[in-house]
Amino acid sequence: MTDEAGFPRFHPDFIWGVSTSAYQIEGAVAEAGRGPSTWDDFCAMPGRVFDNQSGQVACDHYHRYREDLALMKQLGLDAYRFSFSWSRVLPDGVGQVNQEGLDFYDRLIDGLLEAGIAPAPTLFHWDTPSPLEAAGGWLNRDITDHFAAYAGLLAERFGDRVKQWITINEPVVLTLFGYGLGQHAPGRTLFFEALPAAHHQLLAHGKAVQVLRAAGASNIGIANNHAPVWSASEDPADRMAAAGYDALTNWLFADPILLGRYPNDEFAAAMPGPVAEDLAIIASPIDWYGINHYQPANIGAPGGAADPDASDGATLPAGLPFQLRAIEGYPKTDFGWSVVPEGLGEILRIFRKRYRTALPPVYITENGCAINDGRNAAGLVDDQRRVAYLAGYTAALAQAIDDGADVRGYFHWSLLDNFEWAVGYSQRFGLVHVDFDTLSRTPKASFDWYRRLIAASHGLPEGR
Ligand code: PNW
Repeated sequence: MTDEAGFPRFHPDFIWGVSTSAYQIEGAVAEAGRGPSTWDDFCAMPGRVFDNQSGQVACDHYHRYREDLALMKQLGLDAYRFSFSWSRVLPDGVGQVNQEGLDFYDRLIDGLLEAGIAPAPTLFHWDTPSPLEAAGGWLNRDITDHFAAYAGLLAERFGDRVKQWITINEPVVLTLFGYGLGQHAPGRTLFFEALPAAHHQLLAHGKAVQVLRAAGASNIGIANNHAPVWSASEDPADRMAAAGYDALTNWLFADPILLGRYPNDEFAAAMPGPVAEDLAIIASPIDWYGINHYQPANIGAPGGAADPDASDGATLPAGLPFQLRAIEGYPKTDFGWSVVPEGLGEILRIFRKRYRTALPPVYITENGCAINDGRNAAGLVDDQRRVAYLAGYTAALAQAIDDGADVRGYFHWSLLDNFEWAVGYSQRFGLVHVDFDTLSRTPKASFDWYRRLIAASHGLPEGR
């Protein structure tokens, strides 16, 4: 269902937001007492990141946040999802607090509230403080207590103004890309030996939920990456590979939180520590569940023709029990990811069916596309493919809600073109174009489309 202007219809209370993360936008990595993180270290290793780029300057959001707040206000956002840099707040990850780091987030949060935008911070978006990584990082159980202490510090400092909390972003990606395959920081290639990093992130999430709750927070969730997994064919070998991939990437990270168990005994057996007791903590009740969704995964048994665009632009190593296959018949973003709006409805249906009453309300905490259009002769960025992407995915979301999904909000990834991890600045996910030479910001055509969608959804005149 659409309104007269062609925008999909949403409840007026539906929350519209954008998402970013600290390392991808802040820059100022060695300023105001910030300590180093694994991403600083990873970027310093030659050949790891596209063109040896780094987040040293990124969007310089640390200094330009007022300009970025003005852009958010112009969009008419209800909420802004950003992440705290752990090493800006606690340079060693534990112990000594960096007041200047906390002061920055004070200014940001106060600026958001002045603009009428609700802050929705993520406590951890992959940038582990280097000293903690030196001690084993997410393979060392101690980090779960350090994370809980960090959560307590943030709750105490910001709990009077922050009303929605996100513990961890996509533990699946840090586990598999960071510890399993080495494509992200910290660059380890442990393959399935990386699984303890998943358990410790889940446990850290559970401990943080308890700490935040004890500090009075009442709107706590997590942002997990989820996608429908398609079997490349009806062949039993493909179906088995797809089921394994589904368990590894979806249910390993959702079942412990929502059901208090691992999806199978093999996973449970691979985890360190008193797993049954840990699961009771991991399953601490949350108030909502965040789904980051980009594209379905089409999975076959090893030995077929692998998707040349798969996995962050890099090929998966041989020897894995599954293979990513190309998705035919859909457009692709400039990053090679498939544009399949109905995939969003599909993953929401899969969640409702799997978890039923155990599923709390859902937020889409990320969804977006890399479309690399630059400024044209008139100085405008006419990113019509992102407009089409947004129109398609928001229509699919409206349909899913009509079909009964309890989705309370949507956060677009991302506000700004930013440091896209292993591919550096080569892929642009922003509603706002950033010139990485001058750092000047130019709202794109999609920015205006999203602004009008939000206004229409709140029943406001277009020109707000
Ligand atoms: C997410 N995959 O990462 C992250 O949360 C963001 O920081 C990132 O910029 C954004 O999506 C775009 O990449 C993902 O391979 C990385 O399926 C990889 C995948 C999904 C999400």
